[in-house]
Amino acid sequence: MRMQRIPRLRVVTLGCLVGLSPILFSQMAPMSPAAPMEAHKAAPVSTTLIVTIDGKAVTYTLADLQAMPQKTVTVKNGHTQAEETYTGVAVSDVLAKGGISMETLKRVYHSYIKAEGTDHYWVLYSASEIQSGLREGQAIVALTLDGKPLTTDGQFKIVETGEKRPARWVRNLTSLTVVTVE
Ligand SMILES: Nc1nc2c(c(=O)[nH]1)N[C@H]1C(S)=C(S)[C@@H](COP(=O)(O)O)O[C@H]1N2
Ligand SMILES: [Mo]
Repeated sequence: MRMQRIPRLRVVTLGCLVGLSPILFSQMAPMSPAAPMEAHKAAPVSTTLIVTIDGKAVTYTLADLQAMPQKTVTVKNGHTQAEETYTGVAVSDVLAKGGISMETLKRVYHSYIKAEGTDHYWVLYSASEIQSGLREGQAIVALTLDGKPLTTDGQFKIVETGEKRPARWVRNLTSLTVVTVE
């Protein structure tokens, strides 16, 4: 039997279009404002913040943090491109209560902080980068967003103003654990 000859170029072109169609269609699909790019799973709302330094854990409540000096930062959320205004306590002020400050600079340079949420999502910050006496970027334990409590993002959320995307902004922040590398 004689096969009908289909020009090779056309087969290749058709194959490419079929292969690319999911990509082409996804590019064409309009972005719905109700469906964020990465909708996040709900996590238990954080109601306490446990700060551990030198193995000593201190538990802060919302009232404890509200009683400390408040800082306000306005940042662009790299995902939503929205300007967001957070108010809360400088992480450096929280650490200073446990003896890590500009007065113990060597300790600052040799330490890191594990910041964890109620869903066990965690990230690291270096103790130097959250030190307002050393860097432009500001890290705060945010208590409010645009003047309102964070609600589903917990009572606490760590926000750092130098981030190009909000991956280290741990929502429902529940612990800050400082580790000094020997
Ligand atoms: N507790 C907690 N915080 C988190 C995450 C998470 O999974 N759990 N994801 C991070 C990542 S990867 C991103 S991009 C942002 C997204 O935050 P949004 O969904 O509020 O925009 O939250 C960050 N903070
Ligand atoms: Mo992310």
